[in-house]
Amino acid sequence: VQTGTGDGIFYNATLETKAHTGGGYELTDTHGNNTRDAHNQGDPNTGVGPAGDLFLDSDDVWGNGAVSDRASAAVDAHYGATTTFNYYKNVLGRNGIWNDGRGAPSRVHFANAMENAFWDGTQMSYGDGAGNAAPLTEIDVAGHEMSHGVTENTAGLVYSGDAGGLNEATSDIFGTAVEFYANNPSDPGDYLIGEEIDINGNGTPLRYMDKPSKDGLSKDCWSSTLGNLNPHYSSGPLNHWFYLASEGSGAKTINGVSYNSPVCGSAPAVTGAGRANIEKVWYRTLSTKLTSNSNYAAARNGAINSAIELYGASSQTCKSVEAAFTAIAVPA
Ligand code: ASN
Ligand code: ZN
Ligand code: CA
Repeated sequence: VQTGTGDGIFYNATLETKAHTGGGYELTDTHGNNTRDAHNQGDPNTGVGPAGDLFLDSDDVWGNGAVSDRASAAVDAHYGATTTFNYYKNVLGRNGIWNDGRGAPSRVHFANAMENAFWDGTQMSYGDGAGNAAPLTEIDVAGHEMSHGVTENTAGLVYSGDAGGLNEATSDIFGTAVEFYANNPSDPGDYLIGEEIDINGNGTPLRYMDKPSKDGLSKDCWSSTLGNLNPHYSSGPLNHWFYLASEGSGAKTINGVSYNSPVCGSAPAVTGAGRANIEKVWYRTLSTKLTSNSNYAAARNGAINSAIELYGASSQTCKSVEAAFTAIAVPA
């Protein structure tokens, strides 16, 4: 494997690269994930734009950490794609988004001042952000977006109703898992989404998994009207479930970040079973229990059955999975 080094906007990282035909190196890893410059072309509403040009470099030392160096965003995106691929393969046993070993292209500098990133079924696109916000190349965003590809190729959850919330939360869950897996000292794992980008301009993250309502719009608890919300807000209860099942209810500090996770109504307190097991339970649920219109009740049943299959009915994992669904008000 050809190994370069990168100084990105968010990360210093070693990069899997490749000798470029004609000289120098390109940002292509061993799985075929490759990173391109969209030259600020493309339509942020339709997602349609140029494939972009491969980043090339003569000495395999990429970026200088500044936004003004176009390769800095590429360093982060490439690191995010390779790390997400490796997370799925090494932790969950899935061989890429399509489970066939293929990587995917990433385009950075997509559109003009686009404050978003998206998966379009084929490739990743990252905007440069607007105002003081940074380019959207944070690793939990990379993991979030590419996990939309995994959802598309497994449960196929639609993007509305309860299923839309489960779809969005799945991306937050695995985006967070990828961030913990990367274990990069400049962005230690947390249960916050987009905390490095400063998308709100006041230092707050985009979403909070311990108590989703802290963003002012997401719900902490399931209800029969949850499915009327935008999927980024109906994701709240499942994000909350993931935190509770992993870490338990109440106050806790992890990697220097303090959390305080409530339970809904009069539900009993939850004991966490550890994130490692809960990630595997949710992946098994997504890939073997859910279908396109699954609701939160199906998620509860599927996750409990997944926990039984993986760890046994009397395991702490199974107890935590069930207690956390009760704690987000999904009835048995
Ligand atoms: N960044 C957004 C997301 O992945 C794009 C979208 O609206 N689907 O949730
Ligand atoms: Zn999403
Ligand atoms: Ca995060």
